[in-house]
Amino acid sequence: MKRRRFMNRAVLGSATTILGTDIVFSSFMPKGYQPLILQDPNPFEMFNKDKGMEVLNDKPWNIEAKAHLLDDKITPNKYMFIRNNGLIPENIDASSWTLTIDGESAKQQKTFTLSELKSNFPQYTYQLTLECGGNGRSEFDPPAKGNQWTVGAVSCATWTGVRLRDVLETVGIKDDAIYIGYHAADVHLSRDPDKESISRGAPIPKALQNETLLAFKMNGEDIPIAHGYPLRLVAGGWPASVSGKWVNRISVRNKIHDGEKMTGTSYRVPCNPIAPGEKVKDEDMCIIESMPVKSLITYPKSGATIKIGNQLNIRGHAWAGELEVSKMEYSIDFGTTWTICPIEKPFNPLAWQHFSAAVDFPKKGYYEVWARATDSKGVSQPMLLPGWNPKGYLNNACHRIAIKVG
Ligand SMILES: Nc1nc2c(c(=O)[nH]1)N[C@H]1C(S)=C(S)[C@@H](COP(=O)(O)O)O[C@H]1N2
Ligand SMILES: [Mo]
Repeated sequence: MKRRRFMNRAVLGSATTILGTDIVFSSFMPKGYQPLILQDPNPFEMFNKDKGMEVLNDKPWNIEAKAHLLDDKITPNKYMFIRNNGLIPENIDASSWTLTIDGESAKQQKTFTLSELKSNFPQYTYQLTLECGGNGRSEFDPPAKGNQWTVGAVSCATWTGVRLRDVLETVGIKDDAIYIGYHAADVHLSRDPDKESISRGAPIPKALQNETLLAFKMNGEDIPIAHGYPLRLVAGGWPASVSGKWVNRISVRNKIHDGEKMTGTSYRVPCNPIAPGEKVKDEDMCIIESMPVKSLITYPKSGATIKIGNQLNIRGHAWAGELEVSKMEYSIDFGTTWTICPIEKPFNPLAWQHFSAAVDFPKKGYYEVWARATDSKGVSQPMLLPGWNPKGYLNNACHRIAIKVG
């Protein structure tokens, strides 16, 4: 990775924010000069991430977890993936941050300060699963362009905030409202102030769901800068791209929101299955809504060894978008036979669920443990790959770990 390439003012600005101190005399620096301290930014230090995390891209920052790092029931910041489409906003000042509700289907335009949001509305805390629509993209063939996420673009943290529904109801929404769209403070990669890096949204019923929050805390603390400080939309169970970070405006729309990354192949998949590599007409593409059923074995780490005669304890999480996971199974014979194992109820709707099992192996040798979840509508994860789509979304194939029994 060539670190020097992305040393520019954006990194300077956000690093200043992160360091919490100013560069005295910065106005005297020669144009384009890189202060020494910023010549080799360390993303792990900058974002407080564990060194085991994988940096997929540095401009913009995209960092993923590994399955075994996601073992906690509630994901701590150090293991939470970062997915940025643009540059993290510079010099964020929470005390002057505002959120404006507008749009053709809002009864009025209204602006709230952060402290008004906090004091005018009841606060709620939920554990919410956020998975990038492109998680698992690296397995598709023909390959799909974009960050080559393996399995680690998923998290379930605790989010505290006010309900978007309470805020929208105070402003008033017209009868013809069908969608909301968010706008945020991050900077387009081109630095063109008129361009947005992402501006997505959700249909009104999702916006009005109890668990859809305008959040200002993550795991009980201020949201880390990379995850949307000081205010973020959180809509669990849907592609995490719906959960706008650094949100400063929400528009109530009388049509499907037409912001950046709402059209074409962005976060859309063929409405009906297609052959790998096949071209799809624009009108045959559908916006991804609830994410599909999926699971992850978070313990042990793939490659673990065990002595013959010992049971292997495995555990992990399973989630199913808007639905619950109702059955969890594992296989040690490449999916020929499956054994049911216990799955806990979610802590609250849209939170991932935990499973565990004690696995027996018949003799010495190489095995794979495969995990398969089934949702409350009876739909199970595919064993290897689901349907191909142009951008490589929604890979919810069974997670697999290698085990050597000696
Ligand atoms: N403003 C803004 N919000 C955003 C994004 C972004 O680039 N800018 N990325 C989205 C995408 S694609 C994902 S997967 C999630 C990632 O959230 P995280 O970085 O907190 O894990 O944020 C979403 N919200
Ligand atoms: Mo994403």
